[in-house]
Amino acid sequence: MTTETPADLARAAATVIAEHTGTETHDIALVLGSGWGQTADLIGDTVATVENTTVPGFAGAAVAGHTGTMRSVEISGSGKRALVFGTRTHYYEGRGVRAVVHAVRSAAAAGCRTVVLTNGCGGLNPEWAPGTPVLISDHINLTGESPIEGANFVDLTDLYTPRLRDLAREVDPSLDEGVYVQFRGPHYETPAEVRMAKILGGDLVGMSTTLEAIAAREAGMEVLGVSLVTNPAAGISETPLSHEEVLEAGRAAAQRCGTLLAQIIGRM
Ligand code: 8IG
Repeated sequence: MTTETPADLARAAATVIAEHTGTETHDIALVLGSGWGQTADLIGDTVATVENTTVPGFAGAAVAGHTGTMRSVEISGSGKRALVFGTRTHYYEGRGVRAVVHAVRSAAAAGCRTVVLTNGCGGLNPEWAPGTPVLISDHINLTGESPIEGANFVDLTDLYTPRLRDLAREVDPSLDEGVYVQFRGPHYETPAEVRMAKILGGDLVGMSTTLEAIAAREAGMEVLGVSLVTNPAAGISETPLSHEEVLEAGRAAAQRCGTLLAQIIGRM
């Protein structure tokens, strides 16, 4: 009987990633969430594209519009290498927490010391129009899960590295920051749940990121989290959202978000 640990699987993935990309180590990992798909093209030249299904532990894309590939990108300016994941496994897919954080662990095994986690989410601040990027300052994990296995009491103070948030604000001083609340999903919140999130100290509601951030910290990585507010959270806006408006806001924001992240990553 073999008992493959998550670390074994991450090492196996890193070996295959190195083979397929022709690069022994990567420096920065980037996970692209809803609305962030353009970013990879803007941070530099793609050196290799790898189908997720060819890498141990990875599955194809589960959400339409996400791509089931990862790319090795030479970052313009710094010459560092980014490992860009075009999609993520969400907790609500039911494949377990190990699957959710496998990309982050694989990136750590591939040499990445920094991970940039992006997502699309709902905003609690009515001033955040659809298409507003917001830095994640901290999180509240409402999944009831941890990616850590065993008695490893990882400190999450400053989980979202202050130095990287400062760097982001040097690029764009107008960036707001907020506390990201992860719900299980896949349904959106009720207005009462959004009010609860606000009472708890939340600013953003979403269905990803927190478990990945914890796994990254366990692996000793620095974390930058950036949310794209694509809609006011349920009950925040008086008028029901027009899906078309949200889509349009996303399209309009894509260029700004991609450029912003490319500039931040170029300075890392
Ligand atoms: I895009 O309003 C997006 N993802 N939980 N709530 C949650 N996830 C989201 C939302 C939202 N918008």
